[in-house]
Amino acid sequence: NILDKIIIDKKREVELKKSIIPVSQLESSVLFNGRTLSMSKLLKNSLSGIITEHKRRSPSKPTINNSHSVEDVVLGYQNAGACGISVLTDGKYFGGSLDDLIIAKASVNIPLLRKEFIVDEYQILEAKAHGADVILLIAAVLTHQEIKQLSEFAQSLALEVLLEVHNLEELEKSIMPSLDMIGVNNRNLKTFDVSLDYSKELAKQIPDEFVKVSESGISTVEAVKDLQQYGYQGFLMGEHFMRTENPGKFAKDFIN
Ligand code: IGP
Repeated sequence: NILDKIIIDKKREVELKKSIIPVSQLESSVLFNGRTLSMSKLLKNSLSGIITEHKRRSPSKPTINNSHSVEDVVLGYQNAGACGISVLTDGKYFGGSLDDLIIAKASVNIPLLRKEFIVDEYQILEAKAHGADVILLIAAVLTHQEIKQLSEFAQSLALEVLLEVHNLEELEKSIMPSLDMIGVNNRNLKTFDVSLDYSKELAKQIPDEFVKVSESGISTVEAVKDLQQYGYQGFLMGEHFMRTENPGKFAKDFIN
């Protein structure tokens, strides 16, 4: 399946990067980049809870939109009242980059999530050095011990952690104090099948101390209202906005 392929490529990519930019060099960039914004706090205090996403393409949708400028998109999202922006940084499968994250950081002052397949602390240092406030950890590709090590490392850099699950087994192995938000991905990353029922079924198993986020496949205000009844406070939306000619404007109409 595609997820296994992505992870194999990602591990190779990280080893290559380590040989070009050593950890020590990344660590010194991190020293100059202390301040982080809390996405979980914003979500708790927001009525809409919309987290928007910058995404050009994905393995399930090869052409979402390749023509927007990152700056226009993120400024539009901020103006729309988004609680944060997820920025895809994977190049091979999603057409993103760390440059996209830097541009986003330079353009807006709402929390930024580095949307990446994180398998190594190196990528968390990179996230911090390129202006991220939050990292994503995907339970489907990490062991309990890896989630613990990576989330505690993120916390030590003052980054928040969004842990993504897709079923009860992934949720149960992942619950630990070093997480801030737990996201249920409505898209099965192995089959691309999408259903909001995944969020609804897992909602009551997520302990109250974590902000609940519903991810993927959301395209209507009714869906958001429905998921709010299940305790969700965050809603991660990418394609519905990115595929339009003006993602910020569409997000604004959606949120308000
Ligand atoms: C956004 P959508 O269906 O609104 O474009 O989904 C986001 O949830 C999705 O891009 C995503 C994702 C991921 C991408 C969720 N988890 C993990 C890559 C890796």
